Amino acid sequence: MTDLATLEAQIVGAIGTASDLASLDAVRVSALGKTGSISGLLKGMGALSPDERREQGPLINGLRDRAQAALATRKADLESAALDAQLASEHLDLSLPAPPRRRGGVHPTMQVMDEMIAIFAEMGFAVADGPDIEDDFHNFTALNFPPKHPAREMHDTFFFEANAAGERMLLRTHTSPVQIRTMVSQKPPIRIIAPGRTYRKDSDQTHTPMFHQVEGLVIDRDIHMGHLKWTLETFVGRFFETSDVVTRFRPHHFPFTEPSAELDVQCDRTGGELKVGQGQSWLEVLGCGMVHPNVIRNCGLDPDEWQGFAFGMGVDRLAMLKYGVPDLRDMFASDVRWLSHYGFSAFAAPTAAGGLS
Ligand code: 2U9
Repeated sequence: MTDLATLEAQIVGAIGTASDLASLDAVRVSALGKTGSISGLLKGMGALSPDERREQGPLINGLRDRAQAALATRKADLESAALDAQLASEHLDLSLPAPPRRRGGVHPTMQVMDEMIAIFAEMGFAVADGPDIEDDFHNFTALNFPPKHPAREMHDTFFFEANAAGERMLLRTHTSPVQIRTMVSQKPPIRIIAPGRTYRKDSDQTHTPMFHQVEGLVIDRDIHMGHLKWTLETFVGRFFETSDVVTRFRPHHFPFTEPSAELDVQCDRTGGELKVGQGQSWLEVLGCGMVHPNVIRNCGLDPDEWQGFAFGMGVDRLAMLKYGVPDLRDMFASDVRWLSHYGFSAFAAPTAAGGLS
């Protein structure tokens, strides 16, 4: 009896002083494990006489039950204390700044568009804007596209369903409708650029159904090819940040300009890197021309009084060339890892005075 009381005092004492779950489990094993002290007493009951068993049985079972209860209570206390300690150590300070994440940035297309705007703004061009959804007149007819011109075909242009009057709206195939709207609504002189999204049913290695253009238009009295040449050569030199850029104008055809040309710059493409202002290759940069008299007339102006020149360029392609982006598909993949590599700081907007890139 005294032995049982001593053993119980020992076990309860050990349970009370167990400071963590591991040492508490060691107490449990030493008392109730296979070779534990209480288990030993229970096993020894087989060797007792029936009278002794009747007397000792309830005492040993009582000891086992109290030991089990004390172990469970202590286990719950230790677990609760461990949880409290964990909660105290794992606090989250919501006032701390957010951890650094993968940084986004200004997309090369938007960077180059801003560079173009900065260059032309410094030359006195205003930025004009217009709708992405256009009508046939502003996108084609006013621009002197003949009725059967291939660009008007369903397979080149995204048309909407025809309305009750049988007119089909469309996604503009160039930003030229912006210049038409400006010529119709403003009196010359006009000196504008029209940056924006354009859409064509084109999808391959070098074309996407949506792309970006910057177009420009100058309308004034006595405007001639010399104005066009100076403006565009000055632009190209500033855009490629070189003073000795060599250009050539190749004859071309557009319905809206006459004469029309494409402007190339001399460049070196050896080693996969583009260097403008040296080398033996030519890089096509933009299209241009003198505004066709029909276009001037279609906007309600007299072509004998008002002349002008216009130009247009693809921004995404020039961004890839200028900043060495190899694959067009990446330009539109919305991959923030790509953007953190090719993107530009939003805090370093290009300016003519402060530098472009
Ligand atoms: C008006 C009159 C004339 C805009 C022009 C181009 C030449 C041209 C292409 C360059 C590559 C489009 O992105 S691209 O595929 N554009 O070559 N655009 S002249 O001429 C106009 C515009 C509006 C009223």
